[in-house]
Amino acid sequence: KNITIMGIPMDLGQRHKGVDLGPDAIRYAGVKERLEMLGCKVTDIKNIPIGRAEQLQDDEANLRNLKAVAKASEEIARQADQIVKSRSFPLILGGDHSIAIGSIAGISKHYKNLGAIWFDAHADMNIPETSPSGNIHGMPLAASLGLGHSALTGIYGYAPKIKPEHIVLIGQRDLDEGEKDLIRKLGIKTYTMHEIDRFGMEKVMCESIAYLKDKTDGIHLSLDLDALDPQEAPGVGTPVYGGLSFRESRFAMELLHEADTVVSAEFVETNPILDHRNKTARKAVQLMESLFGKKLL
Ligand code: DIR
Ligand code: MN
Ligand code: MN
Ligand code: MN
Repeated sequence: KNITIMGIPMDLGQRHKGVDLGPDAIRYAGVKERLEMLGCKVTDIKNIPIGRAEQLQDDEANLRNLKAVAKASEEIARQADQIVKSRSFPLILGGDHSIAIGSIAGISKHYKNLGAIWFDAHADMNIPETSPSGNIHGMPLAASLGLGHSALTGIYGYAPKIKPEHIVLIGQRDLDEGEKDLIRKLGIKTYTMHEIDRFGMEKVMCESIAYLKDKTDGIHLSLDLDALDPQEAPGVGTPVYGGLSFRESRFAMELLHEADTVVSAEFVETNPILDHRNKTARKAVQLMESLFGKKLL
C-alpha cells in the first residue's frame, strides 16, 4: 500500500499551545518506520505551513481565527486532493481537529458518497450560534455537512462535502446541547460511550461498517485522540474522563483493516506539551499500525 504522510501543525482551532507539535511528536514515535515494517511504501511530504492568525480582525462572531483557519483549509484541501490524485492513501497528522474541514474538502471531491467514521469525545458539530467556545476545532463536522459560516462550509468551492446518513460518530461523552439537537434532527448514527459499554466495540464496529458499506464508496477515518481515555492518552487539549481504552480503540482499527474500506485517515489533537513521555503520539502510531494491518500474531 502507498501511504503519503502529511503533517498539519494547526493550532488556530483552539486555545492550547503545543498541538502544532503533534505531527512531529507522531514522527518521533516512528510512524514512517513502523508502517514500512508492515510492507507499506511511505512518503512523508512534511508539514504544510499554517499561517499565523492576524493579531486583530480575525475573530468573526464566535469564530476564533476564522480567516487564518479558512486560508489554511484551502491549502490542506489542495494537498489532500493531490495525494488522492496520486493514488496514495492520505495519512494526515494534526494539529487540531479544524484541519478536517480542509482534508475532507480535498478528499470528498474524489468520491460520489464519501463516508466518515468520527472517533471523538465530542461531536465537532457546533456552528457559531451553538458553540460555547468559539473554537473552530469544535465545528469541522458541521462545516463538512454545509452548516455554519460560509467561509468554512465553502472551502474548495463546493458544499456540502458529506451527507448526514454517511457519518458514524463513536466515543462521545461531552456533547453540547446544540450538537445533541443537530444529531437528532439529522439522524446521525451515534455510538456514545453508553452504547460502547452496552454492546461492546465489536458490535459497534460491525454495525458501523455495515451501515456505511453499500451507500458509500470510501470511508474517511477522523480520529481525535481525545476519544481515548485521558489516563491512556493525556496529551490532548480537551480531555474527558470515561473514554475508550487503548485496547478498544486498537480493536476498532483492526476491524477497520479487515473491512478494507478506509480510503483516508487523520489522527488529530495530539499535544506533546500536555503529554507524558509522548505516550499519546506513541498510541496514535500503534493505532495506525493496526489500521494498516499489523497483527498481534
Ligand atoms: C466543545 C469542545 N464542544 C467546543 N470541542 C472539542 O468547543 O465546541 N472538540 N474539544 O474536539
Ligand atoms: Mn475546545
Ligand atoms: Mn474531541
Ligand atoms: Mn474533535
